[in-house]
Amino acid sequence: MIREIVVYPDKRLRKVSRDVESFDTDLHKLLDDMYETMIAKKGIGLAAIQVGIEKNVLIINLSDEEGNQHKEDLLEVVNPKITHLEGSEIYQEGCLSVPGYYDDVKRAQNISVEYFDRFGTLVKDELEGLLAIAMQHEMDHLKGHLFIEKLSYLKRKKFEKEWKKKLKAGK
Ligand code: Y12
Ligand code: CO
Repeated sequence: MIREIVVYPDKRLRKVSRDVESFDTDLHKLLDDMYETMIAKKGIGLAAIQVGIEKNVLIINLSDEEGNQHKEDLLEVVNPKITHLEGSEIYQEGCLSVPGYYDDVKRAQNISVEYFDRFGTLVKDELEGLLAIAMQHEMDHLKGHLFIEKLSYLKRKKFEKEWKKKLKAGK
């Protein structure tokens, strides 16, 4: 089932999500719906709060060099924790909750993460490149943060002005 994406400035995007306690069919349905929604909206990452569910759940499915996404590369991430951050890099980010806006964001280059898969099995991984960026972007959603909060004061002001104009125009 394709779920509705919560769009900025909806207050739900500021909620701090809670850990999943049961790795049950409800969780599996949420993950399946999130995947269907992300693919339908042409995204490469999605956090549960972006479909209005306050749970520490996110998915990432990067595209290959030809721009194709393969389900076997899908990461289903439950209750993630970053245990190590290293280096820094700048990447132009976008978000399905801020559709049509992209800007440069500085994040750690390499991260170590621990999380659970849909069955409750602990996964420990070291991520680099776009995967590390996507994980940090999605984990920010779980804490109620958006990438636009990382913009400079002036860029944020410009964004807010443009966004208000866009919402007023009903776009
Ligand atoms: C690097 C940086 C950020 C992420 C987080 C995941 N972000 C997305 O999946 C963004 C998707 C997105 C898709 C859009 O739609 C199309 O391109 C057709 C879009 O544009 C509009 O909605 C108009 C904006 C964002 C991962 C890795
Ligand atoms: Co996002």
